[in-house]
Amino acid sequence: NRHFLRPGAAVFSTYESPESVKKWETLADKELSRAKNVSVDTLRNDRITPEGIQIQPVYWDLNETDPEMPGVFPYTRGPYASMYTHRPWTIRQYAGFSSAEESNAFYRANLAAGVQGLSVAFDLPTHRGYDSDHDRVTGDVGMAGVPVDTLRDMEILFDGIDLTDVSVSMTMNGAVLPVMAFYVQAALEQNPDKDPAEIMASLKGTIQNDILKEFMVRNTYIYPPEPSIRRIIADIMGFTSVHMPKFNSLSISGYHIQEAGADAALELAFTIADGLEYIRTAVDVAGLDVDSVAPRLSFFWGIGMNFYTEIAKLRAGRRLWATLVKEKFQPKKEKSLLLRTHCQTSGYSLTEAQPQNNIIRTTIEAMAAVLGGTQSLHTNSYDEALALPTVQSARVARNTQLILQEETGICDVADPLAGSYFIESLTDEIADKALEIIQEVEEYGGMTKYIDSGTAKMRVEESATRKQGRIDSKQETIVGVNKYQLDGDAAKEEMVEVLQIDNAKARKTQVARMNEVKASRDENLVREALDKLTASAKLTTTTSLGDNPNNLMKLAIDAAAVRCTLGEISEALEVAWGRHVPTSSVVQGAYNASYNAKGSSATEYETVLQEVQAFEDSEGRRPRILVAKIGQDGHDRGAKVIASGFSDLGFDVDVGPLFQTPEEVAIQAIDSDVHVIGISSQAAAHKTLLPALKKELEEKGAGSVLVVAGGVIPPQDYDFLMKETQSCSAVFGPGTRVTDAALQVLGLIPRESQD
Ligand code: 3CP
Repeated sequence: NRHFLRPGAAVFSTYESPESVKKWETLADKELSRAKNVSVDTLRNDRITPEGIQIQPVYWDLNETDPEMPGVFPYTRGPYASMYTHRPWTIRQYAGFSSAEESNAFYRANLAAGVQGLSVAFDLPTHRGYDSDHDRVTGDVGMAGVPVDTLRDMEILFDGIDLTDVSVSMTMNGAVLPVMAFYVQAALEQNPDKDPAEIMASLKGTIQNDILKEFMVRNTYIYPPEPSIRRIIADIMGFTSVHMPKFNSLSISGYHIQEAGADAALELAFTIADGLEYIRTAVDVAGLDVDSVAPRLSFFWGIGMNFYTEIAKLRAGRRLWATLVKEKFQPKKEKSLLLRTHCQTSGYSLTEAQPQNNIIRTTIEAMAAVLGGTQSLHTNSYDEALALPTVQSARVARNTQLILQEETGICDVADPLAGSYFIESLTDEIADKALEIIQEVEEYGGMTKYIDSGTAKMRVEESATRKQGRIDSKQETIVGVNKYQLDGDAAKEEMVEVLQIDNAKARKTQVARMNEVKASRDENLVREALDKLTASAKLTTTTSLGDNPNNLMKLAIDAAAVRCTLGEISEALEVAWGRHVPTSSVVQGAYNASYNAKGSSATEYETVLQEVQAFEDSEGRRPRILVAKIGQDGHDRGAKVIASGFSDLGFDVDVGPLFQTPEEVAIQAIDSDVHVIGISSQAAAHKTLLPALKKELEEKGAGSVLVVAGGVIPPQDYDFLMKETQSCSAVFGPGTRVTDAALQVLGLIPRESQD
């Protein structure tokens, strides 16, 4: 007998089960009987392959005295004992279109076609607490998700969808109070004859509500860290723990940390450290019991192309969380130790070149997520490096999961890779590396302080810049981007149709609907509700306990009921707390170091340095670039990598603050006397905001400043930007090498010496 025995083997008849195996069997039987009225034995006997092989729901090493089992501490092998053997992960596609009506139609069609839970994407003005008529959001309404200004939008969003039945995830962090309030109030108004307490108790779903990573990487915060965490998050945890016990009050996200450029160990460490900080907030600040909060904390991982590492990361994450929560907070409920997670395939790994290749990338990433044991999964559409998904690309993405669930047999066995020498080793090593970083953060005083010091952001940005250096110097292969590229006609054949959104129309419709709501409400009730929010925001004592009359979530629901808008509710809190103003900095040296790490392509790097020097010699100063973001798009990885790379290549680099208007960018460019403005656009507002920037520059007599753009811009829009409106001189798609972009920019800058 070899050592990887399993329950079906002959030796099994004389085998005495160790404690962990007995516990697994009891738990699995309980899960199976609850869900489908079957037992472990039914699964053992029923599943025979065409070859006549009996498939077991779980495998382990019979020689081990205490083998790790799924559903048993420390949960490396999964939070549930039976895992997918009778209930696969939830197929949950993140989506939101430019109106509540379109989004609702998409959700209903998806539910009818096999999707099992909803996941709402809101547009950026909603994230940042602005109503659609605010003058800072002209280019952003309806572009990267659904706009929600009032309860009316939320009602339309879920029209015909029973909120007491379908689990709904909402990615919302900044404007989390009004959005949660609209959602709860919409559910109550869907069921006017039922007991409100009962309706709230039946709501199941997840709110992201993870503000720490917003300050670190995603940037859709509104208020400063202190009230965001100690008031908003604490009050939501307090309220949901009493009134909405089935609702996950946080989705602690590593996804955005990975998307911002972190490697797996960094993503794992910062996310777990964020989770520990939230429990500490609940216990120490809000006075809540760990067992009333921890069971409803959930997680969210990004899954990139490092197949084995991603599987190991999910397994290591569960083990680390269970061990650390047990050690630090001594919960009584076992459920407090479970790391349940959603995963999303990596948006960053998708390429603009040969977009169909992205279907393959997404499938591989999805397989890593499910072999790692995720509870819920979003698979990206193949055109997402170009634009928002079309109906067709969204269907392929959804079907990727249906095929994995229903055609492959992947769901038959819990944690099938356990016992692999390599996977087990990698799991241990990733856990060790992450633990080292977690300990560093804990010793520093926890994640809030660590983020505040700027170190967290800097480490992620360094990691991102190093990765870009490895790609540009071809140490990391990306098919179709730095190897096996297509050109000429072949490249054109690979172009795909992309979704175009009429931003002006979306905004007009939104504003009209909001004005209708405003016209029909009682202004006295509105004022009263908003004043109560402001008054509570000014309190210095905790209001978190679920029944506290000043609990912010309770007051936000009261405000939603009398038809206050999202912008008004946000503003009522801003009066007390102000808006958070971020600082930005540029990582130095990381691009240079990883580009030249193996000396490859060194001559190209040298060429750029020489060209920059030649520029300086002829113009009397170095080329100067302002790297800027316009509108409410806070995705700044691309901007930061460009800033760091250009800086290492000899440019003078200014980085503009986030969330600028076109006018503010123009003024900064003129004040700093830059040669070029580089706009990074990831949220589809380029067709409105780039022409607006050009107009501002011209009106201010600075029409000669070169403008270039990069990011998620469909090739179909290049002519509009470069020819029709002449609002920029070059567009760099995802995958452009920083060295190539730098050379091209240098060539485009008008030389004063040649005037
Ligand atoms: C599950 N259940 C089981 C089993 N599996 N019971 C018995 N045996 C099993 N094997 C039960 C669970 O106990 C639970 O019931 C119920 O079935 C649902 O299972 P779940 O694991 O809780 O799954 P789900 O409801 O889908 O929830 C998954 C998590 C949730 C917990 C991860 O938080 C979630 O859905 N998150 C999604 C987050 C999301 O969509 N994020 C989008 C980010 P009980 O509850 O009664 O125990 S998009 C960001 C994109 C980037 C950007 O920012 O732009």
